[in-house]
Amino acid sequence: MDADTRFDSTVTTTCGYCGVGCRLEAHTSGGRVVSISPAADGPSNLGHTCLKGRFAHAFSRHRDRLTRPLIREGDDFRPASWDEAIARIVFEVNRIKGQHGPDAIAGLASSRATNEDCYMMQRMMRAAIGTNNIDNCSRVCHSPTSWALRKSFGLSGGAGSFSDIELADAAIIIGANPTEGHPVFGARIKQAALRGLQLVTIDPRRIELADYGVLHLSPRPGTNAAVLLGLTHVLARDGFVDHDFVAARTEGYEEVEELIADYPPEQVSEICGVPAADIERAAHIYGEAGNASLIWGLGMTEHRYGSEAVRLLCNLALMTGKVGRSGCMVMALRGQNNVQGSSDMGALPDCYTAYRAVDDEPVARSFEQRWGTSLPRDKGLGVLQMFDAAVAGRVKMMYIFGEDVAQSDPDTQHVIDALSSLEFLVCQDIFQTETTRYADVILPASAFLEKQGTFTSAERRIQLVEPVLDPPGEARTDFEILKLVSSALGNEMPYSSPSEVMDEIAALTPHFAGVSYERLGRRGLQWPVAADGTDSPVVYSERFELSDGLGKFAAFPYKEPGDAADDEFPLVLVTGRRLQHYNAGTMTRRTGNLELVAHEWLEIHPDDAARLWVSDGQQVSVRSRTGGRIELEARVTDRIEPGHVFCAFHFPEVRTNMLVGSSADVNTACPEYKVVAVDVRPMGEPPAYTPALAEPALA
Ligand SMILES: Nc1nc2c(c(=O)[nH]1)N[C@H]1C(S)=C(S)[C@@H](COP(=O)(O)OP(=O)(O)OC[C@H]3O[C@@H](n4cnc5c(=O)[nH]c(N)nc54)[C@H](O)[C@@H]3O)O[C@H]1N2
Ligand SMILES: Nc1nc2c(c(=O)[nH]1)N[C@H]1C(S)=C(S)[C@@H](COP(=O)(O)OP(=O)(O)OC[C@H]3O[C@@H](n4cnc5c(=O)[nH]c(N)nc54)[C@H](O)[C@@H]3O)O[C@H]1N2
Ligand code: SF4
Ligand SMILES: [Mo]
Repeated sequence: MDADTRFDSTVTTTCGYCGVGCRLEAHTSGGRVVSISPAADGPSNLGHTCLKGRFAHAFSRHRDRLTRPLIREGDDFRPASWDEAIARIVFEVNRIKGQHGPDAIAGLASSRATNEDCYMMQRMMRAAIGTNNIDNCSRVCHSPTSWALRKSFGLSGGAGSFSDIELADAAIIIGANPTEGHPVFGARIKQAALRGLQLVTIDPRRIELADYGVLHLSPRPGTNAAVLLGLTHVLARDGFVDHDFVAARTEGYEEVEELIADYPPEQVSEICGVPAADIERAAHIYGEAGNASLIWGLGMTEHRYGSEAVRLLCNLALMTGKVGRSGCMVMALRGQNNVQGSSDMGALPDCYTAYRAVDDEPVARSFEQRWGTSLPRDKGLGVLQMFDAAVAGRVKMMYIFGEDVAQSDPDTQHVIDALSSLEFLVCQDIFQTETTRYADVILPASAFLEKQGTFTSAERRIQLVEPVLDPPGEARTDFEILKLVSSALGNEMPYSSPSEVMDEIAALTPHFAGVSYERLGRRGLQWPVAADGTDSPVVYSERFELSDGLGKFAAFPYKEPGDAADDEFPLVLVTGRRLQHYNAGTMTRRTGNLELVAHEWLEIHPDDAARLWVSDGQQVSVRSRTGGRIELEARVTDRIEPGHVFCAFHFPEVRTNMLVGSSADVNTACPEYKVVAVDVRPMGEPPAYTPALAEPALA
């Protein structure tokens, strides 16, 4: 690109918000980002961005940024030097380890940070502290996806690439809202639909993409398994099974055949509320298409049986042979910029890089050799187990790197109790958060605009991140901080740059064998990457990545969600996201996006609103079985079905997760964020009548 004299510099990097992984050109002047434009050759964004990637960068120089280490003094914090902060951490780690052993310490890695940061974080926990108590927020997000994909197909990553959407004849989107959560990919889906893609959406809310599709199904929250078994039934009944594929490439179809006898569409309709004819039509659209894709999100995973539902979804692809070739993506829209990567890097209690078990002797020994220390073989605790153990007094210290658990994890009161029970809490973040309130030491870190490294997108694409700005004040990059702390704790990290960390990852991880910064270049590489640098836009074209090479069917019956409406809590709250804000909102609430959306609201159907005497725009109080209660504005909309209400969790003023209980996925402990029985009541006077408010609000 020609030098543009309006800017001091232009740096190509990767967006730090969502898992689409848009490539951006960041333009700076006078030490600030003045504008961001899309990189024309970005493989997932093809010259586009959404309003977060393009405009939500002002947080980087916001006055609230942490610029100095802070140490607790009574109810407050005082600035401290890096030396003092690190010395304090070393003292407390040694004290707690000495008194209670290394497993009294637990850490969380940040899915907002780079692969290299997450790799260093798990190394620090394992090698410097000596525990496998390390997890990341994929636990509360797509751990059910990871579990299911590994069992059905072998790899913990999507099958296929974003570009499959342009090659597919049909697609089913279930429990994902891409135009808000993954907007640039959402736009690609819209364009594909306008060009003839037969799009089916399955969501209790009428999401925007439903307007572009040929069919929308609105199941009762938590009943995906029934819908999927119904689709399987019809595909089998109406002759859409690819018997050659099933015979040559898969195992376990017979059990599925037996199970689906109990799920004819009429029966399924009773369970999920979707008309039988719509189940049949959806199955035909998928079955008749030459190439068809399956795309899902948290509406599949954040449930009591989310992991089983994802396996039932994989069954559809296996029985019709629609996996392992272009046009047939089977992909979860992984959420954060690097939630795929934080798990790939082994920031998990039971695995090293690329999901290799901590008790796999040759693997464990390879890391021991490299890191020069002995490593634990017992599985560690997942994030929610860490909180239970903290309340029970078994975990005494946590090191929380870039996760705002007090805002985003379920059962907020329990999280607060856990954080308050700790003897020592370290937070490494870019802002004060709901979680840092409970910290003893806060380390000021750097956001994606201020560091080098790589992120891995939802299509397994590892892409370079380059520094655009310096960290503010005395803040340091996560790379520098983790290197410093680990070395102070006695496990010297010999890396002089993030690129050397990636060289080590490549040396120790077969799926990353050919990855180097040089090879990543402008377009990145999709893992697995062979030693010669060949990457994998399509996986499973010959065999599944399981020991016998065969894809595995799963025969799980439908089971009721963990929570249900009753007389006391008659509505089901579904939680999710809004386009303008991002998760805990620490960043987007410090940008102009706050002017677009300044507070949270509750979506409620006109029938429920009328029954409860709730008017559009009125404040309501929402209570659940946890004893939690929140207050927010109601908006009446027919995009949601009667009996359900919806809100997001981006604002600390509305602690949505006070309402969410401890129910979680049976295999992975992912919280059941999507089904919470609640009671909604109007508060105070309804707003004055205005004709505009009398219209149903748009979702
Ligand atoms: N703007 C924005 N983008 C984001 C984020 C953000 O906070 N803001 N967060 C990022 C992260 S971390 C993630 S994980 C992704 C998440 O992206 P998505 O998975 O798309 O996120 P959600 O909005 O939580 O949930 C998706 C949909 O599931 C539906 N749903 C709920 N229950 C059910 C059910 O039982 N069955 C079915 N079929 N559908 C159901 C909800 O109505 C909702 O529309 O987004 C990422 N991108
Ligand atoms: N009710 C409800 N709750 C949910 C969900 C839901 O659907 N409903 N979804 C869940 C899901 S899918 C997820 S992923 C979680 C997300 O929950 P979190 O991971 O807590 O949320 P984030 O806002 O993504 O960011 C975490 C923190 O990282 C910090 N940060 C950002 N970049 C960096 C960096 O480069 N370095 C450092 N050190 N810190 C950084 C931010 O300031 C923020 O405090 O929320 C979950 N909570
Ligand atoms: S779609 Fe996702 S990756 Fe792309 S600009 Fe928006 S937030 Fe960033
Ligand atoms: Mo997520």
